[in-house]
Amino acid sequence: MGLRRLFLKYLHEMEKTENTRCPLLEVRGIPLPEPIVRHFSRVEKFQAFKGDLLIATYPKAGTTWTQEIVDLILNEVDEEKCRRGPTHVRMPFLEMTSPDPNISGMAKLEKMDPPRVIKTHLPIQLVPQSFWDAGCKVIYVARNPKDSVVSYFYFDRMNLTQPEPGPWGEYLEKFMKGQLGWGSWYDHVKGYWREKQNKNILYLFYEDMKENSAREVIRISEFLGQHLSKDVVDKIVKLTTFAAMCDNPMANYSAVPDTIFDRKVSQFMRKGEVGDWPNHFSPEEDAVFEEHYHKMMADTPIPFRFSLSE
Ligand code: PPS
Repeated sequence: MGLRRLFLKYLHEMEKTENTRCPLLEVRGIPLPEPIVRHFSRVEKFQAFKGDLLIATYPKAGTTWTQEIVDLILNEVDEEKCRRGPTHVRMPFLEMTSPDPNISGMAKLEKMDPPRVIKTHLPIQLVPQSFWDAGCKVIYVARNPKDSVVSYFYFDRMNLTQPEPGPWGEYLEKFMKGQLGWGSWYDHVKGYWREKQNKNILYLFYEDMKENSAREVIRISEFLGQHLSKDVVDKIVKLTTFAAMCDNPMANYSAVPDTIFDRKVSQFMRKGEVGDWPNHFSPEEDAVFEEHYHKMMADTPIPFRFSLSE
């Protein structure tokens, strides 16, 4: 089936999907939305092939941004080609499924010829073994936890398939306890950090991408074995700014119906900044968070930045 027909079928099925907020269940101690847990035995058996590229993140770390950069690099900055379908059709979300498993990232991936670009939020220990056996490259993007939790809060409020987030203060506590979907942010960022030398992992930071997008585009392209001219790098940077992606219907998730993304609550492309967190954390919450953060990260210090002036 062509990408366009696949997309139309997906839209039709999404519109039929009841917009119930899914509870979280666990896979090996990691909380995940119920439909994902129910079909996880299938995800574990996913067959990755050499050449497939995995883009892995904890939710809200800049996945979509990175996917757009990668798609442009791999398609010689052919703007039209990169508008052949929305992000989640061009680069499917490995573990994502709906109550109907025929509408899933796996179903889309199985119809695509390798090499494929695949999105996941799975912590490293849940990534299907075939990725490691095939020696696939992995791009991991990490974002500081304060901006991540703010972004996730807005997302959980607007995405009517995610568990009800409740009030901000309680949400922040759940984040710190690793009780949100895809589990502990701390374990997630540390898991990939520890393995980055042993496995083929390029570890990026959202803050670095904001600070100097051209530098990070070059890092990504070199990781993918491509040398880009300055003009090409500049073009990719221009096409993947927050403003450009907001205006790109194939990169801004506008294809997801309002019955699933309640855009009266928030946009998927919400703010796209480093350092929005002080608008949400009270000084007391920040003090508690800081103490907890330093305790949790003591065994694996990772140079996160909470503002671009650091
Ligand atoms: S998801 O649902 O987990 O895949 O979301 P993800 O794409 O990882 O993260 C969404 C946040 O990334 C911001 N974003 C960007 N920031 C800067 N530049 C560009 N081009 C860009 N594209 C997406 C998006 O706005 C979300 O962050 P917040 O802070 O909520 O705005």
